[in-house]
Amino acid sequence: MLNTAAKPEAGAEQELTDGFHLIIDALKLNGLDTIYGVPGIPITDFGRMAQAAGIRVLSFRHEQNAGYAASIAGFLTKKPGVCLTVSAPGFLNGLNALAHATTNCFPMILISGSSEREIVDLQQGDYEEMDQLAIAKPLCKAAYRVLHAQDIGIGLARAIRAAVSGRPGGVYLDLPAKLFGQVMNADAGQKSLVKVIDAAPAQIPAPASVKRALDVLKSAKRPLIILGKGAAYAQADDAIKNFVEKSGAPFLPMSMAKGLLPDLHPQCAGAARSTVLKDADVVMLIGARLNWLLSHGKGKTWGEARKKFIQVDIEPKEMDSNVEIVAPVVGDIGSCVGAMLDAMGSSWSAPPAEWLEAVKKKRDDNVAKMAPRLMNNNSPMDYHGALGVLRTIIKERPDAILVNEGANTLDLARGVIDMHQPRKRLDVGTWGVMGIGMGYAIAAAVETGKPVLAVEGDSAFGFSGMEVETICRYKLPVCVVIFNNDGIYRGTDVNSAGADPATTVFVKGSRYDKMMEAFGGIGVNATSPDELKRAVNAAMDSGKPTLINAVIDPAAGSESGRIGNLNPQSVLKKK
Ligand SMILES: Cc1ncc(C[n+]2csc(CCOP(=O)(O)OP(=O)(O)O)c2C)c(N)n1
Ligand SMILES: [Mg+2]
Repeated sequence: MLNTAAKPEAGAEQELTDGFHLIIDALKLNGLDTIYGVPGIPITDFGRMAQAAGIRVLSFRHEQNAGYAASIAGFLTKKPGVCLTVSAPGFLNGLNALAHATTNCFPMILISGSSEREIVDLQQGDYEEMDQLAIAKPLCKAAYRVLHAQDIGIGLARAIRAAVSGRPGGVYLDLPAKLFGQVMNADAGQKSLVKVIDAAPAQIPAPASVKRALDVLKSAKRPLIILGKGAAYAQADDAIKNFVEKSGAPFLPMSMAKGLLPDLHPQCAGAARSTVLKDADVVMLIGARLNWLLSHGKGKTWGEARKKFIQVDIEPKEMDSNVEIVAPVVGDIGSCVGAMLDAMGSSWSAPPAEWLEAVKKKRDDNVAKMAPRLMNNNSPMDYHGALGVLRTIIKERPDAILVNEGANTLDLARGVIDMHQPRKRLDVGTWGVMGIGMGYAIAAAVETGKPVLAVEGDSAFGFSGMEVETICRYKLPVCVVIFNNDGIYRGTDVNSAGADPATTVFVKGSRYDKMMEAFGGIGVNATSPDELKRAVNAAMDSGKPTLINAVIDPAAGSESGRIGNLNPQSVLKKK
């Protein structure tokens, strides 16, 4: 399969290899055994050869979805997820996911073919001409280009290490078309490969920082621990559970940290979120950032009382990003939590009973208030009726993976559906981005072999909907439930100024289930919680690709779900 562009010299009997094979060998040597991508010039043959060499190469319908798949594969496995794209437009389609991976601290490598350097750099108008390295750089953690076959080994090693070490993120690896066909001596080629040793070395926290953090925590009258998706990523589940339990403090999981300790754990304060954020006097953040999702650690959400923040994070720059951190603990989450657990000793006293009881009461009251709403069997469904059913299904199938996006569909599902195991809830993440759905669902099924339930707003689903063909093609155990309320937030808006539909509404009564049938999957139209329950259970039992069109009352949702307050207001809007 040697490229003929560089023919071996006549009579030379040496064994040769080339760029194609060296990239494949380098990936395999480092245990990168799955690629998510879209074929085309100059990487079509590379994909074929990688598949023939035993790498799983999953072809998508759009690079953005392949990129999201790679990003979440990174989160789930702690190995960089690999996305493979063609030059210029394919690269740009994948770039969104690379930036997303970086923002969310997921390790990912976007490998993109690119056009001829000589022509690109002189801007002479090559096929898919673009200076991809320059464009990728500001959007990822590191970006490299390999020009010579003998540098493929070191190039991939750098990419892997950059993606997973320290705070993980996205890495761009630029492979110009000419590189694939470059020939070199096979022996020298093998020797040029690098197996990355200890790609994400433990980062041990300073003992003094551990002591300081525990002293502050011990002094608390109303302590709170917040677990972020960094804590979920760390795969230090036992240490985290032991630490939280030993501390006795209420804990609040951020969205993708749900299930690290079960949501039904007696210390879980998820259902008393606003109370604990307001009233806590000491807050320990573990792998969680004080970004917009936590109102930057200040303002109304956090109440009047002065708070002390302890922060455990691998990134030193995270400290004091929004408010003063009185006890920074810098290191990888597993090492930090392990060190704190050791230093707690055997006589750690529980927080004051008054605080624990106040949190418990608030939580129990809120849960009781919600309960009847989750049991309604209205048709068309409202969000609560539909989610009540899905909550029970996830309770009965705790190892299933829940993918979730939308506005109301996201915010309400996050609150209603309890998670019972770590890393089972995958959602829009730091940016609140729409479009992760089918890419995440595919990678979750591929990487874990577990059944996947994707709960999707009808708008959210549209961003990646064509990948239902991919789900059917690879026969993945994915059940997609579309909360079809005829639009974005609601299906009831009208345009008062003309014939065009309002900007937030879609075709009324759409039947997304028919899309799945078009590709040989199972489609179901569900109009009541009972029907929804039957259909989801059947899908989860069979493992067959299924799409359920769940008919939701178009008037049930609210603007922007739970974050409507972020919309700018026009004072001139309604005169
Ligand atoms: C990439 C991207 N584009 C646009 C948005 C803005 N946006 C936020 S939620 C949403 C869709 C909400 O509608 P749907 O998914 O149907 O959920 P619903 O509230 O109707 O349940 C959109 C378009 C976004 N978050 N990300
Ligand atoms: Mg909708």
